Amino acid sequence: VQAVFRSNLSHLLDLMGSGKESLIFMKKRTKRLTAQWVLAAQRLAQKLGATWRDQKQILVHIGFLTEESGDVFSPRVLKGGPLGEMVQWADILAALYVLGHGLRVTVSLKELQSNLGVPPGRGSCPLTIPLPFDLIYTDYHGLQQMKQHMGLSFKKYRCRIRVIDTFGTEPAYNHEEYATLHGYRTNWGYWNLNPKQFMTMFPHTPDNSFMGFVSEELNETEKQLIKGGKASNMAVVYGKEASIWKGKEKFLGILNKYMEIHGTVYYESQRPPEVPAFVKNHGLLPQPEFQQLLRKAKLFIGFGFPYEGPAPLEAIANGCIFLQSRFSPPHSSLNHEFFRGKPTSREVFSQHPYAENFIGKPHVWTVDYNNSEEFEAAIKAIMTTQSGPPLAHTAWIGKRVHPSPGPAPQGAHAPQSPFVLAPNATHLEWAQNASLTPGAWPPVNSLRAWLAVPGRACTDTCLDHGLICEPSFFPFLNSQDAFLKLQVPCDSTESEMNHLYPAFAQPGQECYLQKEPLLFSCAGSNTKYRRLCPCRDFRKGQVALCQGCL
Ligand code: U2F
Repeated sequence: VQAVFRSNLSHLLDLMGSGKESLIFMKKRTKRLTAQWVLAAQRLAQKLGATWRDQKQILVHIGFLTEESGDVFSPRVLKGGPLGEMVQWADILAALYVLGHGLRVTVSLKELQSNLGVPPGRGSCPLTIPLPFDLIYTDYHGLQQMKQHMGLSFKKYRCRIRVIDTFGTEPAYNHEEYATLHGYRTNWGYWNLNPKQFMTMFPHTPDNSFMGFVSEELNETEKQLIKGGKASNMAVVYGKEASIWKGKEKFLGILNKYMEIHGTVYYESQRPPEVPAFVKNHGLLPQPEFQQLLRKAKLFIGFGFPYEGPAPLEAIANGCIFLQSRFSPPHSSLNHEFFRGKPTSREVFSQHPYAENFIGKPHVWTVDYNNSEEFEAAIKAIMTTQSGPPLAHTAWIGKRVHPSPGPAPQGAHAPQSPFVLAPNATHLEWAQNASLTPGAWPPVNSLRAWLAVPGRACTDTCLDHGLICEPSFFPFLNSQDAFLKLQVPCDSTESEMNHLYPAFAQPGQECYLQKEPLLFSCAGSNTKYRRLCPCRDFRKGQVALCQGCL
């Protein structure tokens, strides 16, 4: 069946169910963005003309919202709890829906079972049932539930699963045997999936797929209006939960010398003690009102938490400058409670590394808050900096489609996911094809191999050269020949399971090749090794596409 673009989202709203605050939040968002989604679909339809697109049957099982996994999120939606995940799921659903795919949405184990065709009570029976879906989008909680209730089918069909995984899963943590042997086992599991099946909120490592979310952008008229209407001395603090404000009196005091400070901190009846009296606290706002507030403000200021949420991108899109703290030493699963047990070795150098690295000045300022003078100087400088929303389609906003470029929702920022509006396939197939068939895409002539310095990961090595690590190219570098071409003198060559291979170890002039394709990894480093890294160029604001790719 051919997939037909949809322009009416009301059926999707029905599919999303009701009752939970989380679902209500998501539905409001979808409703509000309807016009943009429809426009995006129209544009893509125009661009594609008569190109055939298969309609996929897709199950979206949002595990973290099920009672069976505790659903700690829903009761906190109106109390300042995390909303980033819901923003992303709402956008995933909308994208799949406007693309014309057959959708089912489940937020309970019971619904999951009935959609999978598992008879109740036969949950753990190792049956193989034919799976009525081409693809299943879920999260770590949902994965666990499917494993428990699908019996042998789980193994058989696991290549159809896509895991929405905010912070990412690096290959070393994903490979069961390797993780077990080398201390990379975490509570989140070692699922032996293709690392591309994990889809992240931001591009943490190219080993995973960069799913992104939509951040609304303004049209030209709105931009002009906003520029004129900004109060140069108005700041909004990032953090809807009072605990985020704890211990920040010093910074707030300094900031208060220059700016009128606004907050959107949830409170019950009284001002939370963490929020000083000089702050204008609006309480937690509905999303559109929060964005209206950002339109008036000059500065959006972060105090270190939450990590990597959508709000800073919204602030920037609404013409704010985002000021955030640099983390030194960086936060990681080794030294910070929040990241402990997460399947990643990533070091986080600021509250929002994506904003820092992919947007940067003049929109993003990352400074050392331990140094009060630096902090104060930044505020003063920001007050006199001409800001305003970035120009349309700047470096950080991309239209992301493969293989031919198509529109993201008009004025929307789906951070560089090449996938969601993919014309011929759902983005996941694209990701899988790209990683399973080396050379299929991106074209191998965009490969630029680099030998990393000792202790440097391929993610960073490629970025050091203005390139991006492309894991699908690893097979091309995994040979003695590749080392030779790079003029690396191998005294001996061995093939082993190690997520840092292919690599070169200096003292013995030894070259190591990767034995297990699932362990090819852009992430990871060890001072013992100089890694052989597959990099490629990319379009500015379009990390997923190489320069000559289209
Ligand atoms: C992140 O989750 P958060 O929900 O804390 O992320 P935020 O960046 O604060 O913003 C989420 C949305 O909340 C909205 C705002 C954003 O789209 O428009 N909002 C609102 O509706 N009303 C308000 O008064 C203020 C904001 C991240 F996304 C998660 O993945 C992480 O788990 C979490 C912890 O690091 O941080």
